[in-house]
Amino acid sequence: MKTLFAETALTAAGWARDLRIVIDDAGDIVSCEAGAAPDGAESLAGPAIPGMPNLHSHAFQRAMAGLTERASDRADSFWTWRETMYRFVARLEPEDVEAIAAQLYLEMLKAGYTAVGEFHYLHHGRDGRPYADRCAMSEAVIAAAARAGIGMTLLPVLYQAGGFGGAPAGPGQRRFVSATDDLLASIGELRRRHAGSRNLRFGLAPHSLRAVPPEALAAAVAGMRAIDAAAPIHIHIAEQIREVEECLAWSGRRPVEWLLDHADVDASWCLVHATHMTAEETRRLARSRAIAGLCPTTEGNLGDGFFPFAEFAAADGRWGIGSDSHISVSPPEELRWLEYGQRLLKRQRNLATAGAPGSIGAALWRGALEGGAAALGRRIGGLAPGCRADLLVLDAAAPALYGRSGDLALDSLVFAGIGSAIRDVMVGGNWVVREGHHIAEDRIAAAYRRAIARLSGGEE
Ligand code: NGQ
Ligand code: ZN
Repeated sequence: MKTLFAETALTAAGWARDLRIVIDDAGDIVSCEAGAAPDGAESLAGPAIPGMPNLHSHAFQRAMAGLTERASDRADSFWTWRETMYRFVARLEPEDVEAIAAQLYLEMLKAGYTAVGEFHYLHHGRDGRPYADRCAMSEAVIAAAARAGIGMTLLPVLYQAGGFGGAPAGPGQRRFVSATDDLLASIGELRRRHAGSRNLRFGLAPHSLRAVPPEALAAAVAGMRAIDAAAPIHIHIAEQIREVEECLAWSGRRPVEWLLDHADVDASWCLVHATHMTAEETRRLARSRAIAGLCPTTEGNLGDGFFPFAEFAAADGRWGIGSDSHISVSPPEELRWLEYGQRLLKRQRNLATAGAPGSIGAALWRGALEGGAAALGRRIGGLAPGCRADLLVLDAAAPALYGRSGDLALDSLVFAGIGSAIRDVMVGGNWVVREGHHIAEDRIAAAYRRAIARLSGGEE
């Protein structure tokens, strides 16, 4: 048992004063009492807010961030970026992936993400053949999450084709490809090996309608439901105009439309990007209760387009954020760019509340907590009994937060923070960041430096 005392804390009902939070030995919150006395509880140094779920990550891409910002002599695009990514991924072995992912997850924790949805598609050896342990790459990211101390929903990716209509996967994609039954068997095996892990859950990610033919999509979802009826299902969808055009040519339907027509999309699904939707698709997606997985900094970096956020929010759609390619690892920056995209498009201000008066920072933070928690399929995202004790303590000494409390602190955190305003971070009842420092920072950073040296041809 551990008891915390926060002078102010963000709960589902709004900001509470003098909150006593009792956490059991398994790391779950057992009670939250407002208006309480500190009594022997550990006093928090600033306002407490729930940690942010990061619903979309490709961990290995952290080591590629910054290497794709040079113009070539062709018209650079998402598709040329993807070729660079395929060349990069070709060199990685499990030990590299573990070192990169551990560094990434520690950066996530310092930035305020306390759980991650790892959309994991790098499965096989460099020649495309499975490792002796078929789950070796999954084990690498699981081990990295444990070393950094972040919560994880591992989403092993089904990948079979190089494009719509079952075009064969190309040489750059062969490390991703699995038969449906083999992938489901790996998920079953991983669930058995990690049955006792409270900070780990499993779901399934059909990569995209480009990479997964309809029969495989149906079989994989049914197979996953047989393993775990409530498992989260994530899919990339409608990120690029070319993808929409190819889907129309293949099926006569747009990607989001096709998926809503052919799969039982419900609250356990997460549609990642869903950038290009008609007004009708936007309303239908909102009605389905599926989560829209939004990654504004990566979507900007890759030149995707704008997700119709104002319209989706007005239709009461559910959404969360992800750092995806990790050119930025910062909840405030994702949320800020989500709102700024709409301001730039519409030449208006304060759009995330969909017309209701109130704090934009609070609407963004709370919306992403709720949708992110649902997308990761874990009891996270709230300071409430039954939730994991995943929380952030804001740094009351950060200039951006001077004199700001309640929702104004969230507005300042999202829109006015320079440097991190997060002081302490707890995951599942354990402190993993204290006064801005991660508990295993030096060791994890040293291993990451060695991995980068190895990958760039030298040994350190
Ligand atoms: C990915 N990333 O799987 O890493 C993708 C690119 C693809 C984003 N979509 C590859 N942002 O979609 O084919
Ligand atoms: Zn992605």
